[in-house]
Amino acid sequence: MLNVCEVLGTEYPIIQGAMARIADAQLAAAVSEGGGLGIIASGGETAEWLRGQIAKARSLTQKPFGVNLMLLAPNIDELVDVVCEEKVHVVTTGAGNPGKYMARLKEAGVKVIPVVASVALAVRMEREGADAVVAEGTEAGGHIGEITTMALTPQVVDAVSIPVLCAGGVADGRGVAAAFMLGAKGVQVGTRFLSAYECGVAQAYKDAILAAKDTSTTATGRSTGHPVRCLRNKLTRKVLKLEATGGSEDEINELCTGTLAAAVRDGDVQNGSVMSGQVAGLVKKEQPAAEIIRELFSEGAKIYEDRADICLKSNK
Ligand code: TUI
Repeated sequence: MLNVCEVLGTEYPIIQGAMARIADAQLAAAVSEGGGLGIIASGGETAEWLRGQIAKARSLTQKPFGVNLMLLAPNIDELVDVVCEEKVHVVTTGAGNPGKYMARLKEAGVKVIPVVASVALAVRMEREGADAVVAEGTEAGGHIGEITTMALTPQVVDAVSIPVLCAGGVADGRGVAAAFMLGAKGVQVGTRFLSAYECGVAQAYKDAILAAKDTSTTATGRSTGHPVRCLRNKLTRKVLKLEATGGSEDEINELCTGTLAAAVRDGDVQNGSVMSGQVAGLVKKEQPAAEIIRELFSEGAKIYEDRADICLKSNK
């Protein structure tokens, strides 16, 4: 079995989470330059935009980077065409089953790493030729599953032979060490990169993440079967109220239309959708993406060594 760094073509076993409308060529190239796998998020974007961002990332770094395909995107077939034509190094997928596209991606030489929220999908993805999977717990930001990272990761690790990366709740060295303790061979980190200098999200969005605490997020959309984790604000209160009073899926979708762009681009952190993981409370400062990666792994390795006392009976 190849190790995660060989699959990703990176120095560190880390993938940057695909944050829709946020993760562009600038952030992806900075993460790749820092030794991780940067990801351009194509969800909500056009095929032309994606092609342009791939070209821009190639002008900013010689290192490999990836593209995330959000499988609920209405233009998903066109986006798949672009990543195949451009022979992107790695594709991560989210919010669905990429089985339908697997053969085409593999034929084009693209490595496929589906993000899964269940053992069943992980097993299926391995059978269909995935190179690795990301097991993402419900602590993550954006579109989420139901199972926690702590419960999901070891169950996925036991069920597949391909490398497993762990996502949802990883924002510092302790999270990295914990991921490895659960059997993961790498991590996917999203929320922590929102505070990267190279992340072009509106400053008010960054400030909301930096000000967040443990209880700051909530999940809307459970009533429609598409739960999404965001920072609590005026919008989430409205959506949750509508859901509690039997609002239809159409009404909920209408209330949410355009809200991600409002938060990301305009910095409207009250009426916009401020997607974030539960670890926002661990994100304390803005810093370069490369420094975030170095910190995650230097702290993670130190904890891994220090906690050798875990097996001592005295456990002082
Ligand atoms: O995909 C994500 N996170 C995302 S996508 C996104 S874009 C968006 N924008 C506005 C509204 C909604 C979404 C924001 N965040 N994470 C990976 C992930 N995939 N989490 C959970 C899943 C998942 C869930 C169900 C994967 C597969 C699945 O079922 C497929 C099946 O057939 O079993």
